[in-house]
Amino acid sequence: MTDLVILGVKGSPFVRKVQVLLAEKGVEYELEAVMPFPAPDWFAEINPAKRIPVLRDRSVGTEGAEGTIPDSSPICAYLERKQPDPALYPADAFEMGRALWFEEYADSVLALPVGMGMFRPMIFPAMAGKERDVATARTTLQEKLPVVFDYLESQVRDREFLVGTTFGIADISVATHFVNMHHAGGKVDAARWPALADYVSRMLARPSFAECIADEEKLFPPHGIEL
Ligand SMILES: N[C@@H](CCC(=O)N[C@@H](CS)C(=O)NCC(=O)O)C(=O)O
Repeated sequence: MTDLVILGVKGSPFVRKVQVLLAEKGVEYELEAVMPFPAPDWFAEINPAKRIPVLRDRSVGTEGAEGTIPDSSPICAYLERKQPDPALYPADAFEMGRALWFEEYADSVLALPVGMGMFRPMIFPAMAGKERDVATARTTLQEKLPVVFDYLESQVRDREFLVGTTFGIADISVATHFVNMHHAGGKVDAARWPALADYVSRMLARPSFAECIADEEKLFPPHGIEL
């Protein structure tokens, strides 16, 4: 039995953040299914925000809120301290600040249009046997995301990774939302954002991401949104 349990579901970009970080560190974990929208009442005791993921470290506590940490950002920071090798946060102070900025930007500014404007309208109805809302996904990709892509393009031009010279939390946090975009059938237009398109395909090809994508594609088969 492993110590670490992620409470949440496959397909959540924030659950995937934790899964990818653990895969990069080579740490085993279990995933215990907790569906949000809405999460069950008992879940409020361990996360009053009733959002996934929550991490349980059984070496700390096994019942109720004991041994649990809600929210992907503190979870990832905790796991970095618990298993420092390989380091996924920069040692340099300024680079650390930049990495946490990209994590925050991804969790808020990138997550919203991809989650609410693409993943939900495309995936949720399909899972309920209803018609996908292709129009909303298309509008999000054409009208809401370009400003985000412009910024990210400027940040990855001539760079292998977002911060410093190694893969880390900034890359995990940003790339996880491009997996949800992929499931929703969206792509970064390589003619308009060449550096970002290249960056995204490199990040998603890493074994840590590729394994999640292959696993999730069984639940969300890929399809286009016919732009
Ligand atoms: N800041 C949180 C965001 C987590 C989040 O929004 N999770 C979504 C699923 S992807 C959720 O549980 N939503 C349920 C709700 O908002 O009621 C994190 O980084 O973990």
